Amino acid sequence: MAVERTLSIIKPDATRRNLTGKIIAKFEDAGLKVVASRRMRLSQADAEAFYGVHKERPFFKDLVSFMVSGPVVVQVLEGEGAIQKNRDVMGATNPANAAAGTIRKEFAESIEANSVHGSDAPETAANEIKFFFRDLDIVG
Ligand code: IDP
Ligand code: MG
Repeated sequence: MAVERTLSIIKPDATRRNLTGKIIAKFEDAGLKVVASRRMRLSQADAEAFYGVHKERPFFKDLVSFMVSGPVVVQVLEGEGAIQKNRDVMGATNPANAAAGTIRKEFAESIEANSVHGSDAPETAANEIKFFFRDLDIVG
């Protein structure tokens, strides 16, 4: 399988509870490497643009409010099959459906405050990485 890069975000519910290290350890234990990282506060415009694909969904407004409610950690993860591997380590969107040992099963508070974001396909991964990082910021 090819080495890929994917975009990961540690969401405000997790930074608020000081869980960034525990979450990053899950990625590293799965063989994913953090090759870029920044702690930041998303603006309203950033969050609306990033989640633009969901703008017609009923939860969009709440999701944007949640994503700007505290700091996030945006990061690029690299590894064999990184896009799917990250999704596997994250677990299902709704923590009630997430498998044992996944980040969302262990840490998520709700379907909305579910601790992590991960790109879902090669094209979205490329676009989401570009949204936050310049090539120079990514060091494999
Ligand atoms: P994903 O993060 O597992 O890819 P998406 O369907 O892309 O899930 O949804 C993006 C984010 O929107 C979720 O991670 C979650 O924070 C939020 N979300 C998704 N579905 C719901 C919902 O039914 N109610 C509230 N928030 C939701
Ligand atoms: Mg998604």
